[in-house]
Amino acid sequence: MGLTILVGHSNMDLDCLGSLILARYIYPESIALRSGRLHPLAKNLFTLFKHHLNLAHPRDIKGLPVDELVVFDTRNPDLIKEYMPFLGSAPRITTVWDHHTTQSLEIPQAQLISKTIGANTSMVALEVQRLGHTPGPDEATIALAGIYADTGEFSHPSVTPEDFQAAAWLTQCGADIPLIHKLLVKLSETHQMDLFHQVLDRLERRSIQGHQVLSAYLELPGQMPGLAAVAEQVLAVEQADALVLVFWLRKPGAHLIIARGESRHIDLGRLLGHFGGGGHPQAASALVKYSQDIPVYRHLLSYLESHLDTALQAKDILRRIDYLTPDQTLLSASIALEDQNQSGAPVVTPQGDLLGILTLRDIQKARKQEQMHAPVSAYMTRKVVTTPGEATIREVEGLFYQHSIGHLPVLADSRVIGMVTRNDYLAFLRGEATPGRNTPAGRRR
Ligand SMILES: [Mn+2]
Repeated sequence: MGLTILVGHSNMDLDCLGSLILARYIYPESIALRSGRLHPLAKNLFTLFKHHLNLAHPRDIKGLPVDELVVFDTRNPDLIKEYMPFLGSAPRITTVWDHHTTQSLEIPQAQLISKTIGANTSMVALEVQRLGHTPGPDEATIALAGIYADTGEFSHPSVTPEDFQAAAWLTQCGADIPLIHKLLVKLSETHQMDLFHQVLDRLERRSIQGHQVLSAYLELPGQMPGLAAVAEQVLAVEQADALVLVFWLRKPGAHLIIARGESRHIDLGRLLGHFGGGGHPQAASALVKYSQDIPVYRHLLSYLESHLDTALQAKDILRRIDYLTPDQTLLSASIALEDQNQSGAPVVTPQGDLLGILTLRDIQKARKQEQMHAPVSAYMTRKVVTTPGEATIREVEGLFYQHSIGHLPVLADSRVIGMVTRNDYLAFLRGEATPGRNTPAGRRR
């Protein structure tokens, strides 16, 4: 019988370390290896818990027979090839624990253990819990840090209830949450902080096809660790749909593009594929090995101009409803709203000109005053905030927040063509709205 060897992907991150520390409960006689490079965010934790992690250098196992290789947090053979020269002959079994479910398994002859889950560590943790083990507080801290890091502190769309379950269990095991918070300081290096401010200074904001896009171009002496973290922090403070940073790296003589996004309607991985890069819809990068004479930054921006899908507009998420007329009674208006399951509707002339808006609240007022036979015009609100159909969702959102309204009539050539409600906007935030979702007039959902 040979050894059982545990590895994570190259440029080991906190999710790898978290997976490895817990995996020893599943593979008790195993040896975990460290990768040549450590992700910058994992450095502090690694320094603090070196003795616990007890990672062997790949050269320590050179020449020893390996029976089983267990790979964590990747299914891409390129990301584990640094260990291969030390393994000698091919291991009898290769097992892969990986949560990147959209990628294909390319490690030959491997058995895959996979789950759609925010952090790989969560998947390993739930298995350790199922087996009935109880990690110590330090191990729980390391593991929970991995879950925090890979889920963006439970904020990424990939987070599942199981990530919370794993986190709750690790907290019971004694994970130190304030310590994790300290270890997850994003811009821990002075050069990252400097760069963060330089990027902010140079930041350009433009609307591309209705999307808010931030961009900046900087020159650096060479590749630096932690550039992605800088990009993420800039996006966190500046709020936009996407951020693209282009760095000219003097040393290898190449352009590095780092893109981060917050919109479900932009696939940055696909866009940077054009520049020889790739990644996820919300996080991607590319290294463009042209000379500095090629204006990669300008190319990138014009590529976005021509390849970003148009952002959703008010006319894409509006609902078409039956409008009210100024001279109908409040009683009939209230029945009309109830029939359509609406909490308000625009009041329009037969020609479609907007006169006001009537909501259930106006009707309640009339009911209290026993005025249900009064005309709509007596109780409607005449000062109405409206939007043109071409307004982007961002502009619509601004109107909702700024005026604290629930109903927003949409106009085309000063005629009402529909209404966007708070619920329509919420549906968009949840990622439900797609163009053409509009319900026809009078039909209830
Ligand atoms: Mn991961």
